[in-house]
Amino acid sequence: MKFKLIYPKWKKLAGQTEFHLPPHGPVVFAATIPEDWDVEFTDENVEPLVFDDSPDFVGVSMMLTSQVKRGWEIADTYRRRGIKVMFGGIATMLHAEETMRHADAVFLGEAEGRMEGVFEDFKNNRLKPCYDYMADPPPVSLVGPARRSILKEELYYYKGVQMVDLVHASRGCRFNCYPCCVSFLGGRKFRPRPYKKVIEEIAGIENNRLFIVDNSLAQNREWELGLFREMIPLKKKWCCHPIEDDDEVLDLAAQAGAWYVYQAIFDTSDYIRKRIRRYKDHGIAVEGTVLLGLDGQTENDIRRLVDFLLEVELDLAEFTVLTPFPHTRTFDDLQREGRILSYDWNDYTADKVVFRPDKMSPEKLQELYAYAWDTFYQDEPQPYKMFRLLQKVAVREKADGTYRGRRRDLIARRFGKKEAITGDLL
Ligand code: B12
Ligand code: SF4
Repeated sequence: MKFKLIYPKWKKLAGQTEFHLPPHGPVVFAATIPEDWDVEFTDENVEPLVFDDSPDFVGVSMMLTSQVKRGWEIADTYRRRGIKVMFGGIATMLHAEETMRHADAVFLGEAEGRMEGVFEDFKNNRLKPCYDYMADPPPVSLVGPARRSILKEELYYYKGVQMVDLVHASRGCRFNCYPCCVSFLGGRKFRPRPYKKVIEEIAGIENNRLFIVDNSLAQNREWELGLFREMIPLKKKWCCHPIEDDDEVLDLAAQAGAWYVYQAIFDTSDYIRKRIRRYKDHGIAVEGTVLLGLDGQTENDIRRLVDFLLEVELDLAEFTVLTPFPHTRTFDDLQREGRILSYDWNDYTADKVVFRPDKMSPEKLQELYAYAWDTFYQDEPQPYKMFRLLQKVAVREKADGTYRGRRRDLIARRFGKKEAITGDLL
């Protein structure tokens, strides 16, 4: 029987160079589908979705709030034709009730160890409207290697350079940051996967460049040290969310192939300045994730923050505006204070102001969002900074013999013969 798994399209940030990473939730989920099912996958971000087929069962995987309306539309189309649709993924958990109106089943929680039962229910025509396992996550040791074979690899290249492959070494997060919904999803519990399983999975990935998508690696010093020690022989190069600010950890991370980190930058303090410096001292580059519009932040604060980012020589910056995603403390506060201006989830792209900021008008914050992107990338445009980051990794790969170069056939196909191919990244 055929299961069609769909990852709905979502809008990328205004201001950001468009590139597409392979989705992670769907491939991890796909590994849990019983073996007697054929799985066909469409990532609508990189290829058109064809509706005139007849799968036996459709699955829609949603990660972001900005995907849900498109996900519902897709489900409605299949259901009108009598084909059953099941939803899962992070945004399904965040928008469960609304999603149930468009679904034959919604699955809430982690899929490992649960899918035999759900697919059996489908076969016996007794699918439940809601499978809620959020309070009862499976043992993390059950998480196996993601089923990356469902991806069409050639769709995930940027100018002939293969995008990173995604992998995770743990689930959950012990923190509870103000704009984040992870504590709702995972109950503030950090759950590391056994090293052996992580290392086996990473070793089996052909791509040398990875994105370790764990929420934050800075959860447990001993665990981090152990993970990096095990990773050193694999010679992979990777980016990740924050790493512990500790000399031994940063040193081992660098040896294990840490290439750059996504580090939240919220002010111009010495603490942040030092945090960035210390990554760089260990040869790890930094992409700042910069949230604009927090309460108390003024127009001047934002202008000063952008100057600061240039001064500390961030390698890349990604600006977003505070967005009251459901099941966050931000949502609760702004909702209570009557400051949410739109409940249209298509507006929740993190680049549109959908709330009334504390110290300025929504229009001013929107203007400052554009100012931040434009000013940060004024002298060195984004593609140039991205190229420099790629050069950094290429130098290290050449040194340890793992460098693979660009796919010229894909460049030629995309740009035609006119594109001058002026050598490689080095
Ligand atoms: C990796 C990640 C990204 C990557 C995604 C890369 C990719 N191609 O997948 C990148 C860096 C691109 C990204 C970007 C953003 N992200 Co993000 N991201 C995450 C992160 C850290 C991990 C997601 C993940 O892969 N988890 C691991 C997988 C295995 O888990 P999973 O998806 O839940 O899948 C399991 C189950 O859900 C289930 N399942 C999955 N699909 C299906 C389908 C079916 C049918 C079934 C039955 C089951 C099922 O099976 C899986 C195995 O158990 C989460 C935080 C988190 N922990 O969830 C935030 C998170 C999803 N991101 C978030 C945000 C805010 C963003 C941004 C908007 C802003 C930002 N800068 O962070 C941007 C997007 C900006 C834009 N518009 O361009 C928010 C979501 C907010 C929201 N409600 O929309 C989250 C929750 C973090 C947070 N701060 O709250 N992100
Ligand atoms: S923002 Fe990152 S560190 Fe903070 S709670 Fe969310 S996942 Fe954890």
